[in-house]
Amino acid sequence: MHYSSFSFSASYDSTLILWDITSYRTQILADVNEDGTVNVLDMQRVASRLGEASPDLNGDGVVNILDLTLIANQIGN
Ligand SMILES: [Ca+2]
Ligand SMILES: [Ca+2]
Repeated sequence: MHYSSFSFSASYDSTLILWDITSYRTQILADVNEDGTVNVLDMQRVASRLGEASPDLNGDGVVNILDLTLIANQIGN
């Protein structure tokens, strides 16, 4: 009983830590102009480069609506 309960807690904590790191990295990526915050200026920067190769945030090789969506999801986080 004791072991089973311990292993559940450990697994839960790892998942939580992994999620935090992923979220942190996404925020760094979304801060396109690197001013330390994710806001409409980053969206404008990406919007002005649609169809180009950079800044490609989600790694699909082109700047598109998906990259804008990624930033939009980070605004206010
Ligand atoms: Ca920014
Ligand atoms: Ca992209």
